[in-house]
Amino acid sequence: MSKVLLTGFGPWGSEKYNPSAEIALGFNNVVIGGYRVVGVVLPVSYRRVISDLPEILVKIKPDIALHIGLAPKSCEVRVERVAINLMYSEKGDVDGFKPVDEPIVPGGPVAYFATLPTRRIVERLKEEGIPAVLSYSAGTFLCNCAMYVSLHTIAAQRLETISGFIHIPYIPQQAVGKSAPSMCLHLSRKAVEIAIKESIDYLKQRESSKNR
Ligand code: PCA
Repeated sequence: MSKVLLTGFGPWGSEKYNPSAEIALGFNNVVIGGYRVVGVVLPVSYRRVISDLPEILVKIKPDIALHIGLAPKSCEVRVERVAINLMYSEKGDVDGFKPVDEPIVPGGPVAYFATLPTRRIVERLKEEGIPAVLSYSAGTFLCNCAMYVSLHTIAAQRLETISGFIHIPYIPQQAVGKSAPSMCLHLSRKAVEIAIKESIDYLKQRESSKNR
């Protein structure tokens, strides 16, 4: 059966709850459009994402890899277009690692574009009434790192997987007292499901045009 790898992230620093983990686990084993979702939670650790994510991808060999994470202070769903080969974090990851402008993969390409149908996903989300935007920077922390590692592994291992990253906002409970925007978990979950469905449609269309 065709597979979707859906990764979320655990908590880090002052962010004690990460809605992306709940969404990833909630979709584990769910079948969407004939594709089985494998939901995995990644630790907010540069070292462990760099070592573990390639193994997960090579083992599962998903048709689609959708990585999701929390973007505190974001007021909409952000569909990431590009991942850069750079790590920078002032406060550090859960292992206390605070890289200053180090490459994720020494000697690797400067950047990778997402291979998911990002613009289509954004348009579809907006049609469904979900605030969404195409984003041209996933930052320099773990979300950018996971996206880069995923796309780099796919290129290096010549996997056929299409891959990309989506940032979701805080859920309302996290925004209390912070004057920060939020989106209810239900809507963020729906956004993730729409992104998966659009990606499946894109693959099916690509397949049928090849056979023509
Ligand atoms: N968001 C962080 C890392 C983990 C997460 O969910 C980021 O945007 O890099």
